[in-house]
Parts: sequence; C-alpha cells; structure tokens
Amino acid sequence: MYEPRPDHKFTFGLWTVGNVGGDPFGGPVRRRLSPVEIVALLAEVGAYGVNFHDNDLVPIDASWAEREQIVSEFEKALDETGLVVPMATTNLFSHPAFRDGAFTSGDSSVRAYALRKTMDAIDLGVELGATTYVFWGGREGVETDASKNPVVALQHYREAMNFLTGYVKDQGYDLRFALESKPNEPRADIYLSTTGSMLAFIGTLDDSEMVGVNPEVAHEHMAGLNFLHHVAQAWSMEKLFHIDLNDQTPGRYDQDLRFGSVSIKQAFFLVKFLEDVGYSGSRHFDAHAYRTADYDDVKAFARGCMRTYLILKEKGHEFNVDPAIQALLSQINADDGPFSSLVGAYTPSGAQTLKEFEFDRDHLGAQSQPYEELDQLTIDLLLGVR
Ligand code: GLT
Ligand code: MN
Ligand code: MN
Repeated sequence: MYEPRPDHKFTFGLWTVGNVGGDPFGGPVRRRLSPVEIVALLAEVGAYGVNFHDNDLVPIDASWAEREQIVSEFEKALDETGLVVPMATTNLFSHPAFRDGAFTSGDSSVRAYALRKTMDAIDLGVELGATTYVFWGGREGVETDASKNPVVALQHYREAMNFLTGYVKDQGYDLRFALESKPNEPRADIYLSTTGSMLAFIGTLDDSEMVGVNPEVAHEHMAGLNFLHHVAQAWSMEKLFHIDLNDQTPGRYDQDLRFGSVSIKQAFFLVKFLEDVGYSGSRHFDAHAYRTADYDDVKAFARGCMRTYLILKEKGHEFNVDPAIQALLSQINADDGPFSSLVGAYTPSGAQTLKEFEFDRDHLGAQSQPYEELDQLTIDLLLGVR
C-alpha cells in the first residue's frame, strides 16, 4: 500500500542519498558512491527520478572527453533502471571563486564565470532530459552589510536571471527555472531569504512566465515560518514549479532531515495540500541520512521519505471523507450571511450598502469556532486511533 510508484514522482538528488556524512566538525563517514551506483540505489528503493548539480555528475575540472564518457555511462544507467532526470541545477557555492557570491558578486569576472558555468550546466541538464532548472543561491549573500549595496546585488541577480532565460529561449530549450530561497547558511544572510521574497523578485524579471519557485520545507522552518502558507501562495500564483521535501527543527542549523521525521502535522497538511490541489510536479526529497548511517540505513532513509509521504497522503484522504471532521468543516465554513455576495468585487452600490449598515460587532465577536475539537480529531487521525 505504501510502495512508491513512478506516478508518485518521487525524486532524489545525487547529493542526497550520495551524501557522505561530513559536517563542519567531522569528515566523511561513508564511501563516495559513483553517480551510476547512486542510480542503482535509487532504482532499488523505488524512486522515479534523479536530479543533480553539474559537478555531482561531472567534476569541475573534467575534460570534454571525460564529460562525454561520464554522461554516456550515466545515460546507460538511466536506460537500464528506467529512472528519469526531471531537474538539474548548478553548483555555484563550493568553489572558492564563489566565496562572495556568484550572480551577486561585486566582481564582473565572477559573475561572467557564473553565467558561463550555468549555461554549460543547463546544456548538460537538458541533454539528460531535465525540464526544470533550480537556482539555489547559497552564496548570494553577506556576512556584513558593509560589503555590498543590496539594491545593486539584487540588480546583478536580476540581470543574471534575464541573461539565462534569454539563453534558454535562444537555444529553444523546454526548460523552466525554479528559484529556491533560504534565510542563511552558508552565508550569514542570504538575499531573497523566503519563498515570498522570491515570488516578488520573479515579478521583476524580463521572462517572469518562465520562472517559478522551488520552496524547501527546511528553509521556511529555519526562519520559523509556516511552509504551507508559502507553498499555497506560490500555487495560487501558478509558480509552484518544484518542491524540496525534508524536515527541520526551527532555529537550528540546516538539518535536511528525513521528510516527516520532525514536524508530522505540518508535513500532513503539506501533503494533503499538494494532493488536494493536484500538484503534478516532482516530489523531490532534498534531505540526507544521519551521519550514523551506513548505506543500508541510507536506503532506509530514502524509503522512509517516500513511505511517510504515502502514509500522509492516505491520511489526507481519510481526513477528506471523515464524517465528523467534514461535518465540523461544513459548520465552520458555512457562509449563509447576507453579505457573502457583497464582499467580493467592488460595486458602488455594495459600498453604499456597507456604509449604511449597522454592524453588531459584539454579536460578531461572540462567534466561537470548534477548532479544538477539529484539531484533536486531526491528531487522533494522525496517531491512528480514529
Ligand atoms: C544544497 C542546498 C539545497 C539545494 C540544493 C540545490 S544544494 O544541498 O542545501 O537546499 O536545493 O542547489
Ligand atoms: Mn536545506
Ligand atoms: Mn533544497
């Protein structure tokens, strides 16, 4: 019942199950797997697709001949397993050249190299089938605001996006961009720190119809924000092009934990939302296993991400057909008041009616809602006692 299938669109990055368990206080604890080995691992656990940064697949110093060899071996592994590549992205954060930003660097040579690296990586992603291209600007930020004018930095960011949508159109690629925000880490402060900031920024781009967002659970949680609300805003603006699922305790370092392993209730409402609205894109798990894991446990981690999603999907269905929950929701959302037709679109007569009406605010303030009862029913359902 909770077995992953291709139509569930579960994907992982090469960097996720391939994470070798290093952290700022200790080195790798797992052997580095080759991209072909990672494809085999993902096929074994039942994933649909695999995503990558350019340098997860092709080392930054590889020759063209080496690139061609790597790509052909990777394609063979994809053919043999049936895995697909729905998304690709660029590593614009590891090399010291990007230590003070890539697209927002004050140095036009760094910005030029970032564009060149991204064009090459877009070519690579498209060659392997990607139709979504993620931009996570991990180094696009500051430690001190003495260093840069944030208006100028954002203008450079905008120019880079405009340049790159121009490139994609010129090449005739079927590719959309998905911008991913994060409040901090690795920079002290990263520009465009929330999904809402990204949505506003997209509206200022030349080819804004080609650009949406890739919200990540952990990144809104790090900022102590409600992830579902950001996803819902993106969805309502038709900008939810991709999503990164994982988990995170608010206020801590970037944990990238197994999906649903910390915030079950938030994960439940997120999955229910994605399923209820009919989101049809990838469910990408941008997470990694604990440092204590070996590769058997990494498989348990990957299976766990997908299993929890499918359990929560089932719970969402149960919520939608639960008679007691639905009766409460009908009661809560019933709007039989005389104003329901008046408060939508502005009309002069509607405005006049509102201005003349004697509102009984004490009566309005005396209306209570059974949200405690509703929430406890939700908890009972999630804990499996309904
Ligand atoms: C990195 C980051 C993620 C991004 C990846 C794409 S790389 O792991 O923490 O949130 O989605 O660049
Ligand atoms: Mn993250
Ligand atoms: Mn991510």
